[in-house]
Amino acid sequence: MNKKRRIALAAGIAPLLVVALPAGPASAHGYVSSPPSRQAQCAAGTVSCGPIKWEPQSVEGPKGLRSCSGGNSQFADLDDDSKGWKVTPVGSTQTFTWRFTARHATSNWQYFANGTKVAEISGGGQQPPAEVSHTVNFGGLKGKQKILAVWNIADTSNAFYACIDVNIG
Ligand SMILES: [Cu+2]
Repeated sequence: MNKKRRIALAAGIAPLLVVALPAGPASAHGYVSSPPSRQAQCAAGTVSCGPIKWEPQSVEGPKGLRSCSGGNSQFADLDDDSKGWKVTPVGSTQTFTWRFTARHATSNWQYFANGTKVAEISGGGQQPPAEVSHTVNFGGLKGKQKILAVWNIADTSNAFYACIDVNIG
């Protein structure tokens, strides 16, 4: 192969390599869409919020946190219990749906009711589909509860957080 031809080939391949690279900064991840989580309510304009309204899927923080904001000060709105979050009436069990904009391999999903773990579902280290639903049994809990849903990523030290305000009837 002569030199000219080799250069032409390299030039032809380069754009393909760019396209094949994984999506750039991890700016897209996931959140609980139903019942509407606090960040979903921000995104929908149900409650007026700061920058979380533009990226409800981005509440990412180290694993093991128990806050609605995942420790992100720019999303502190989510930790404010007095913002008038819409409370969803539920029964003794309720299905929660996650919407993923980046389908990270999953260690597990956990659900906490006012700090007590009520459910844990394994993700088997696999990539989830674009939407995943879990039916959570609240046991004997009644009344207003702040549910913290956690998505623990398998291949990083991070997790995603979403709080959902419910009233268990
Ligand atoms: Cu992500």
